[in-house]
Amino acid sequence: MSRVVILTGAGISAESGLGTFRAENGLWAQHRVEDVATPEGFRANPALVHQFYNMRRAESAGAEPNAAHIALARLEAELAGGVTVVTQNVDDLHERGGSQNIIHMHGALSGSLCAACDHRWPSVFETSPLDTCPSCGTQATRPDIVWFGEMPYQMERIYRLIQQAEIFAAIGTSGNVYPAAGFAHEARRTGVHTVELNLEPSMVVNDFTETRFGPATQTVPDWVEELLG
Ligand code: BJW
Repeated sequence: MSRVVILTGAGISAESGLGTFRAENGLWAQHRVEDVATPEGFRANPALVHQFYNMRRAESAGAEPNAAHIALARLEAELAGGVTVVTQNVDDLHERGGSQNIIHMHGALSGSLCAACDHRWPSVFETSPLDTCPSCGTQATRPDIVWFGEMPYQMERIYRLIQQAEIFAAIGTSGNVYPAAGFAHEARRTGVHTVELNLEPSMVVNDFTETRFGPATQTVPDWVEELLG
């Protein structure tokens, strides 16, 4: 049974140099969300969407896990009872930081998905609308990323883990996007201790019993140290 469930968002990778979404100069200030993060945007201009995720893949490959990713891997290795990281991030910095028990609820830059037959396979570094699906042969390759209006991955498993947890923590996420933004409410409803670690209060800060504000590279290692202490 996993006793600590940790939801992470773009803020945990910010100090690795990856942009968040809703900051003043964030990803959504540079790209219209409707154009690059919806199935309709992909149908209208697949080349733009491939270009956007090729850029994200390159940025992610050039980034290194920071002290917060590494602290969560240490927590998983040393805490009896189990730790699951549920990440909304599509980068692989948790994996490279050493975490093993990870759920990518919004998909991953490392995956491709066929929009015609739903086949999934490991992505090449640069994708294009001309790429064909290795299963059905259709030119319908898209990134295996969960866009607005699509169902995030492994939802039943995530809710089960939250309900069985002792602690639910959210790190570096603004609480703007559901269903992830509703996890703390669900945890609190079932008697789980909830803690928010963020640069500033999220939209759902009232669902947390404990809050710790500051950069993730400071708050997360401190919190992990206390849990293991
Ligand atoms: C630091 C820091 C540092 C900075 N240290 N911290 C009305 C009500 C409720 C729900 C809906 C509604 N209308 C529509 C919906 C549903 C919709 C939704 O939530 N919309 C909202 C905008 C209202 N959700 C969906 O569509 C989801 N699917 C769904 O609901 O399925 C059910 C369903 C399906 C079909 C039919 C019927 C039902 C899917 C959501 C998919 C989200 N996808 C994205 C993009 C793809 C991934 C990618 O390209 O990378 O995922 S959107 C984007 O937002 C991305 C992120 O994972 C997600 C969350 O963002 P995150 O991580 O919180 O980043 P930011 O930038 O918002 O925040 C960063 C935080 O870090 C801030 O708090 C900073 O302070 C902090 N920070 N530096 C610590 N150093």
